[in-house]
Amino acid sequence: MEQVADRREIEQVVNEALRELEEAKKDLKLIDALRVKYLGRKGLITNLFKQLGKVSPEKRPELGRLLNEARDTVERAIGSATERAKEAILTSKETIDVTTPGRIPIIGSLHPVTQVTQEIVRIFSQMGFEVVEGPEVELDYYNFEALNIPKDHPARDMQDTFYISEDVVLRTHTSPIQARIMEKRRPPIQIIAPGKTYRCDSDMTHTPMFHQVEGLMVGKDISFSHLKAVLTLFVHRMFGPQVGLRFRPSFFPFTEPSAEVDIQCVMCGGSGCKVCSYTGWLEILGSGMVDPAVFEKVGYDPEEVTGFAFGMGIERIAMLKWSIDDLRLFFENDVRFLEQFT
Ligand code: 2NM
Repeated sequence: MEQVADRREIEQVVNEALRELEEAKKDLKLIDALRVKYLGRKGLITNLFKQLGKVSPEKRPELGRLLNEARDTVERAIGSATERAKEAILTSKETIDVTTPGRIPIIGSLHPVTQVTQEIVRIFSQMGFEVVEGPEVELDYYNFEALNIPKDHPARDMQDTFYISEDVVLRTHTSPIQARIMEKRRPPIQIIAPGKTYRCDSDMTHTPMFHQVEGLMVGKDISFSHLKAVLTLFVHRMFGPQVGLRFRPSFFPFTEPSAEVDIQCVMCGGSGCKVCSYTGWLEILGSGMVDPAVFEKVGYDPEEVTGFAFGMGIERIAMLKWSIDDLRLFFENDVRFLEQFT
């Protein structure tokens, strides 16, 4: 009778397998090679099973039991070694799981105030207006004096103006840009001045900084008809050719006569609603013929030249264009608000 495996030999093979698995640590390839070495078709434990046919029928059940036990032990050890190795790969910083979905980048967009400014600039550029800029920290002279706003005028009140010093302010409108341009150049002049403006005011409908665009057209025989034509075209390009508008008499220190422009309510179309306070109309800009006193300040002869000017708040135009009901949304920079204007 041939020499066959006994309990001691089986134990040796199992112990050797466990030791090798221990040494393989977290090497998946090596663990798999050990599975082949012990449990594969020609594996060491598999080979021991082949001896079952050679032992006497009395010894066969006992050897079978030992071999099954040995195979189960090695199988379990391989199983847990494999788990350990996979776990280590998942938690390791050095490995990249190429199946992980990518991060979705947040796509930026222009602020709604910038978009409306660009739209206004585009419309007036098409009509031949040139874009000009000026300082936000401005001399009292250009912000008020040159615009026929005398020292005792309520618009100069400490409550409305941020004073840097006695004769330097944060500009309260963009008109001082136009006063500077007029002083520097001779007519004809056809400009728009967009930019930031500042007033000491903060509540539901006012922010300390807001944006304005002002326009100016000066030349020989520029009349109120030109003002009406330019602003009517602007309203129709900005809000659509179907929108009605009206010129309502008003007052500004730097224009005479002056008119405010109303458009039909963008919410109700003119029938009356909460947005337009049941009037059917929304005020969108101020305008007028440049006051002769302003021309004299900048060295023009009011007998020689005439002109019109206008000004509008950009946030207000943006609110009407997109039906935004709270001014403060423009300044919070909440991405959930901003991403709606892509
Ligand atoms: C407005 C309304 C009416 C205006 C006047 C001037 C200047 F410099 F020519 F005198 N610039 N902008 C003007 C006129 C501004 O804003 C509501």
